[in-house]
Amino acid sequence: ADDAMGAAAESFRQALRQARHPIALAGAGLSAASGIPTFRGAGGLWRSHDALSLATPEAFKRDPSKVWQFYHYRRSVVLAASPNAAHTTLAKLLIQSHLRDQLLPNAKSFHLVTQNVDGLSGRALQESAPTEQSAPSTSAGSILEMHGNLFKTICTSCGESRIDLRDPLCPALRGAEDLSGEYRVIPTDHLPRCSQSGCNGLLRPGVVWFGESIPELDRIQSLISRCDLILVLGTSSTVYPAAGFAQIVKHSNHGQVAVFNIEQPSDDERDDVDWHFVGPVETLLPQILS
Ligand code: BJW
Ligand code: ZN
Repeated sequence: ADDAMGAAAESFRQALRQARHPIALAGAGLSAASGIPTFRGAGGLWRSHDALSLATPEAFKRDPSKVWQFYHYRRSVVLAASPNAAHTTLAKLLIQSHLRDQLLPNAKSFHLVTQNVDGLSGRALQESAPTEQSAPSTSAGSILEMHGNLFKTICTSCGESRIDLRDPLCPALRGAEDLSGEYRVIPTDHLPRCSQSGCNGLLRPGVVWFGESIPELDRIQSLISRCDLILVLGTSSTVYPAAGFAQIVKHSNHGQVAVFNIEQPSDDERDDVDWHFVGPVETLLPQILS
């Protein structure tokens, strides 16, 4: 089995070295080893609510207090977490590094498109490339957070969006991360409010909920449309449009697909996948790539 894996790893590295526009597409499995729960696995519950039932515009309209406490909790989990070896390996491929020269010598670009809202890939990048010059946000490489970011807020009145790392975001949320405490009902005026002069609108988390459009979709689709090798990392590939990207690369672009997941592929998935590496992405990526 080790030899088979070694051969697959070698043929995958060879494909990487030939790729001109590779893309990594990440999902919650990328951050699992950092202690961030996935959505469809164990741990995707908050106070007995299915995380996915809270990630909707309807839930926020119905009960903004509950939804804000859920997001406050998740922000506090992420603030206490650190990037793992998979984030760090990807960061090294995004910057001008020995690893990039070695593994992506023909790449005109390399982008990380992540569905994750935890910002851990960005933190890994900052840790690898603390100076502006080496941090990529260019046509040659960048991180695109397609489902937004937990630390972004958007005003539901004036539309202003900003990054706000304060914890808690407002006094009423202080301590709400402690799930052993009683669940509280917070009046809407005490939830995070807009600080633009004269606005005071209700803020919402700067993430993309079901049924909402993806702000950077045009840019992402244009990157996918020229992609010749996609690395699908730790995602259940159940949420569109991200779930369709590998098929576009495979069937429209005649490119190649490499999947890294702890789960075995299903029978119909297998047909579209050139390499399937089964195991934890935080072990596989460093092992196969460095
Ligand atoms: C490991 C591991 C380890 C664990 N190592 N692996 C076409 C067809 C049908 C429906 C639609 C369609 N187009 C659009 C839709 C509607 C909808 C949709 O896709 N619904 C499906 C459920 C069918 N999509 C949308 O609404 C999107 N908007 C849109 O398309 O707008 C236009 C439009 C609207 C309506 C109709 C048509 C068009 C927006 C989607 C927004 C998703 N938002 C969320 C919440 C974000 C905020 C938050 O975090 O709170 O994004 S939902 C949630 O799922 C989150 C994730 O980013 C996303 C994907 O989940 P992910 O990352 O794959 O996590 P898991 O838990 O599912 O999987 C983890 C995987 O890791 C597993 O496979 C494990 O095995 C693995 N793993 N540990 C390696 N260590
Ligand atoms: Zn406002």
